[in-house]
Amino acid sequence: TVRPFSEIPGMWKNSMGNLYTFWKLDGFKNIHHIMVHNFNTFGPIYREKIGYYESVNIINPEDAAILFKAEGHYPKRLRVEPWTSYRDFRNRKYGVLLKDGEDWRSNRVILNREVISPKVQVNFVPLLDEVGQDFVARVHKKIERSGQNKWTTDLSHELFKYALESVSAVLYGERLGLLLDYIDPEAQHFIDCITLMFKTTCPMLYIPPSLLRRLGAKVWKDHVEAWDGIFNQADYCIQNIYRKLRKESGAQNKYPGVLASLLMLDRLSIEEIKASVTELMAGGVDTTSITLLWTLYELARHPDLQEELRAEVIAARTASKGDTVQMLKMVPLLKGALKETLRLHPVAVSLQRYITQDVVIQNYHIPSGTLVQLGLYAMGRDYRIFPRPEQYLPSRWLRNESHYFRSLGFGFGPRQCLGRRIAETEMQLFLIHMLENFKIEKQRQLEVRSKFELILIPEKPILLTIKPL
Ligand code: HEM
Ligand code: 2DC
Repeated sequence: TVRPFSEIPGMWKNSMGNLYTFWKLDGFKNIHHIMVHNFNTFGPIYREKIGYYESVNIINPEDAAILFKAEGHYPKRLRVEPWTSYRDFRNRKYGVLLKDGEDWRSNRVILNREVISPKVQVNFVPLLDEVGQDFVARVHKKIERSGQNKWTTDLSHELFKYALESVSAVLYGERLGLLLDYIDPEAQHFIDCITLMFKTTCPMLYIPPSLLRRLGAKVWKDHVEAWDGIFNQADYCIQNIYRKLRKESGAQNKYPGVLASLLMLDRLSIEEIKASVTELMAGGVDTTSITLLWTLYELARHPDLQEELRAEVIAARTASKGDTVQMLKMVPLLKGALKETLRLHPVAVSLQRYITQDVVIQNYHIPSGTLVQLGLYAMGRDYRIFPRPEQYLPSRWLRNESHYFRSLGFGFGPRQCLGRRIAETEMQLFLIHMLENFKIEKQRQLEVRSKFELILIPEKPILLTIKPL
């Protein structure tokens, strides 16, 4: 017999008390550790209520499958209130990230064609490959200048620039030139605004932004300033392409980038295109750069694995005879490494959906309309789901153990990450070029944990030493 919703274990009765404990435990930074703790306490399903938002949390792949089968035609995530509040406040349109219902779907279908279909991915490869080569050239220069034949650094700032340069190349079909010696202060400001935007989102997940706005809270002001900076820079880039497109008379056979393709397709309004392109530009910086940083960190900790990956890359380079698209099909272990990074260091602490039909999970009845969260971070580190979870083993993704609803770093289904193909191609090419040119080493054998700043990021700087091969 199925047990009722009200019997699901958890602390969902005293929501304000929970908010207070959460605050005291520095829960904002540790949401992922708190989730692991809750699964250990309550088992594979628990209910919780913190402040104004209530959810059921699950951890098992089989339960994730039930969740995603009940997501309906218009899958809906937890709404990040500060992000919608900002747009309402400034009278800006929602892009695909924040839209819901039919409005989301009609926009997403058109964006899919230009951003995530296999057809366009081929166009991204030469653009992203060039950015990868420029990054390598920049690192060689840094090594030369150091006079020590190596470069020890916190690579995160370089990776942010690499990621912004990559996503801009794809969106605008043009290079910004962020990997040159001169750093454009506008671009650096854009990068800083994204970091500030994520950081200031956290406290407002639990306290209504409308309230903080009326109170004149600093966190709301900083948040507005951050989004203003993001929108201004994106507007500037978009206007630039728009103007060029109107001057030129089309008829070029060079791939013009996502934005120009959308403008020429003429199926979304300019305002809608602007909204989604801004989200793509902002969504494409911290996500891929931090995933790459974690991957380099893991490769530095596992030198034998690093050699194995290098051998795979070198063999693929030879076999593909200069055809980069072909080469990307010959590096399964490298792709496994990226999946392994996202298992241990996911960008998103959880995936969430409002279910659109009643379901039974872990023998509990859950009514339609409930917010159900899959604890992605907790799942990746559970020994019942991944044997020896603490070990970084890219080869686990090549073996025929079950991968059923286990590789969810980019989400799932029609609402999954829109930037997924850009991200994957960009990260694969980056690692290919780095492995072909450098050896990555690490300072001391210190474990770096994650902290939650809306996305999960390293709690402290990661210092790497890069040496030419
Ligand atoms: C959504 C992860 C890179 C743009 C998402 C979601 C996840 C995610 C988990 C929610 C999916 C769901 O609810 O099922 C990641 C990871 C990345 C990455 C792990 C890199 C390692 C990017 C990049 C872009 C981007 C490079 C832009 C070029 C977006 C957008 C959405 C999204 C626009 C919202 C899609 C929608 O609501 O329809 N991402 N992302 N992401 N991501 Fe990414
Ligand atoms: C954060 O409790 C924790 O890809 C919340 O590129 C639930 C939640 C909801 C939506 C998630 C968010 C979490 C983490 C960051 C995500 C976001 C959806 C998209 C966004 C996963 C798990 C991200 C980083 C986008 C951001 C694009 C934006 C900068 C324009």
